[in-house]
Amino acid sequence: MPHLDCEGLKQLASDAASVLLTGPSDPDGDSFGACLALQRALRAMGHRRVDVAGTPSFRYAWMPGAGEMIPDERVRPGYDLAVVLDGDRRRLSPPVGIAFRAARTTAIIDHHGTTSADGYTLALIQRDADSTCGMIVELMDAWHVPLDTAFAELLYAGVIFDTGGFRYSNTSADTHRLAARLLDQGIDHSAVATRVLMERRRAGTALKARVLNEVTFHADGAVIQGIVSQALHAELGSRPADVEGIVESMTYTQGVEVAVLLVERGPGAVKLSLRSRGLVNVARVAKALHSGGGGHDRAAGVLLAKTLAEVRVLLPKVLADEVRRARAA
Ligand SMILES: [Mn+2]
Repeated sequence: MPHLDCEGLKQLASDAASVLLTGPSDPDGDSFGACLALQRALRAMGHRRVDVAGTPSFRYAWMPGAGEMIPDERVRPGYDLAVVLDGDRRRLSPPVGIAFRAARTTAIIDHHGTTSADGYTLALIQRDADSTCGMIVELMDAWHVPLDTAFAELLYAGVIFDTGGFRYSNTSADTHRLAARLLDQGIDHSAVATRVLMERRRAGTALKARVLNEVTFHADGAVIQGIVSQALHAELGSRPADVEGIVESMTYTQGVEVAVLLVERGPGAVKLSLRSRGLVNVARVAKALHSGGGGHDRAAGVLLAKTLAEVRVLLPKVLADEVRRARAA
């Protein structure tokens, strides 16, 4: 793996009286774990003002430090250093984006294939890292910040989220070696996995059942599409956080190469969650649909300024073409 500029980030942080840490606008277990672990590490090194932006859903509210997070809409400009983790500056929510651009210095710590190093004071990008949390451990080791139970819980959450509980292709022997170090801290790993990967709210279980029951197949079953409309959320009492995990269940239907979940965010705003079994690079597909899209080869996302009615017709065609092209290549 390319060596991270751990000293560079340490220097940038020590030159800053105030630090803002943030994930992308749709943070996941890796984003929350990485932000809260880096906050804890910087505090362990004596930094007094380190804020983390975001609102943890029921899935992440248990995390050490989650209760202190600042909701995006309450984040104000004026930081000396702003760091985006597990995403990039184009994927920030509007108020956090304003504070980020206003910061005296900026940095990125990320492992997404579509992330660019341009536009930051310092870029720590490791495209072959299994998780951003794994990169935080590398920083902590370089900074001589020792692990403890709270660190281990945060970092384990990120590792299992991004590897699907050690099942995805990004899982390596190093992933398991890191997991062993974290378990050596005495964490209740089963409780972390239950909260982060398995447990749903009752409305979330109902939502998953409804979406899976109404999926459509395209391209002879190679493409599967599911839809979460705002009307469905209203009917079931479900929320955006209840959507997590549904697209993964769709992906592992026999014959499926690509899965897409359409999530209506408002009139004329649809978020796509794309998953691939390996044939199609969905990060490239997401980026081609809109410059703000991207992610990993097998897991990507993009927000489209289109109606649900438009997207539900468009996407099966786009993905069927991608499958055909990939099979012909
Ligand atoms: Mn990640």
